[in-house]
This record gives sequence, C-alpha cells and structure tokens, in this order.
Amino acid sequence: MAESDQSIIKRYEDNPILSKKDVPYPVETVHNAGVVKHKGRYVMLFRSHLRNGRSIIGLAESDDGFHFNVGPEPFMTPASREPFATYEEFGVEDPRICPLGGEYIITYSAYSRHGARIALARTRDFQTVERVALITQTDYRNAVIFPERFDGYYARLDRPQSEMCPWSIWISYSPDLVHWGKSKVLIKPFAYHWDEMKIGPGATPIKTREGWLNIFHGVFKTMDGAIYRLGVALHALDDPSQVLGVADEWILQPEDPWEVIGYVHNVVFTCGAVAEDDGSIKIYWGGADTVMCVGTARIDDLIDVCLSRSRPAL
Ligand code: BMA
Repeated sequence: MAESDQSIIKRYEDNPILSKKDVPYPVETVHNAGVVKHKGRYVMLFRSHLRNGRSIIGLAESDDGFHFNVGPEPFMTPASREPFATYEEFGVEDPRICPLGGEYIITYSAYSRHGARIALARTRDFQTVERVALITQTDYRNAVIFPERFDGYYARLDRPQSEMCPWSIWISYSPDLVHWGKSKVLIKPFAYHWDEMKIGPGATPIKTREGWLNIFHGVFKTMDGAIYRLGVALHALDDPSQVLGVADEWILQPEDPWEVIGYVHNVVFTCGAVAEDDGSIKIYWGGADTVMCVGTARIDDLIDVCLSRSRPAL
C-alpha cells in the first residue's frame, strides 16, 4: 500500500531488508532487532523464532545500514549457566543495544515458566558476550538504557505489566546497571487513541539538541486483533524523567504486505534506531513478527511532532 507524502518515516524501497531465507541456520522469523554503529559498521541483533516457538538472538552486519549479512551462528541462545538458565528457559527476545563507556550494553527479555524478566549483558566487540544480571523481577519487558549517566546514575525506560492500569512507560535509575530503583511512571496509554491498550519503549533513546527521542510502540485493540504502531516522545536532556512532549499521532503503522500479514498480523515493532551525522535517522522495525524493515526520517521532524502536536503524557 502506498504511503502518503506526509509520512515522517520514509520506508526503504527494498524492504524487507532481512528475512529467514538470509539466515544460515534454521529459523522461522527475523524481527525486533536492536541496531548500533560499531567501528563504522552497522551491527544488528535480531530475534528469531525457532520451530518450537521459542526465540533466540542472531547477529547481522552491514556497511550501509540497508544490506545486512547474517553471522554463521546465533549470537545468544538460552543460557546454560545459572541464574540465567532458569529464567531463559523459554527463550531470549527483543534485544536493545546501548553504547556506554566504550562497550555495548544489551538488554533483552528472558522468558520462562516464571514470566518475562529483563536481562542485561555486555560486549565490546560483538564476538563474545557476557551476561551480567537479571535486572527486573517478573512481568517486565522493553528496557532501553540511556547512553549517558545523569548525576552519576544510569537510567532506563521500561514497561512493567499491571492488571490495574494500562501498561505504561516507566523510568528507573541505577548506580551500577545491576541495582535499579527510584522508579516513576512517565507516559501512559491515552484513552480511545491509537495506543490506548498499551505502550512500551522501543529504540535506545537518541540524543538530539532538543532532548532525548524515545521511539516507542503503542497498541490498539480492534475486533480483528491488536495493531502495533510506533510513536515518539521527547525527554529533557539533563533529566529524562521530564517528558517535553508526546506526539499525538503515530509515526508508523503496518501498511506494507509483510507488516500486515505474517507470524503476528498488523505489527510494526522497533528495538533500534541509528542517528546519522547528516540529521537523518534510520529506524529499524520488525514487520508482522516475521521480517526486518528500515526507514529514514529527519530528526528535526520527529522533534517537531513531539513539541508542536503533542498530547498529555499521563
Ligand atoms: C509483544 C512482544 C513483541 C511482539 C509483539 C507483537 O507483546 O511479544 O515481541 O513483536 O507483541 O506480537
């Protein structure tokens, strides 16, 4: 389906950029990838379903951010060492990558019979990876870490799951990336709106001169199932608990056939974006939990929709 010219995100004309046929080991999907620039190359950590329905994380690399080659082996499979083994029994999902202090912090969902927790790992080179800690109790997903510290503290956005309130975006702080607290709710779904069912952080926050861009997902429930779309918010540079604006409108919705139909229909879901020196940004998203796609936007346009066409955060 054609996009209107007013779309903030321009889809890459050769989407999808990665699918299961590009992976040299057996997988059924390629989606929900974190992406970062490392030594001038783009590194992507993507999620794949195995044929038993559980997920692993693969690695792909690219010179231009559009054409990716997948590594010969998976990057992360469920751990065999405790305490991670118990909590990764059902798989590892939806990785985010944060460049921090000369290394890369990877946060991902660890699934088990005990629910979904956030696990944190680190790598310097994407050759080896070291699991550090499980950083939440159960029923959390979508943790993104800010690539800077605030008054000496690391900060993350995440999404606890609650029966009493629609699932919302929270912030927490840590002195060491392991112990987290000072938690506070920042952005809630908005009633009878495209994100009224639930929202969650998406890409690792992007630093701009006006604030931190937080590209998140929002879900609307219809008679035909849920629709996952992307939205954007801006947080204050020196204090990310201050939300400067949440764009009223979504910035991306499922439109291409591989976003509308797939493993889960009607899903665009981001775990990563890369800011470029020319003021553009590459935003990566999983289409229908099946393939990886990319689009580009102007950072100034994303800032503008947050500030000039915003809705209440809470
Ligand atoms: C969410 C997560 C995502 C997935 C989305 C759509 O709850 O499981 O990984 O992309 O649902 O299925």
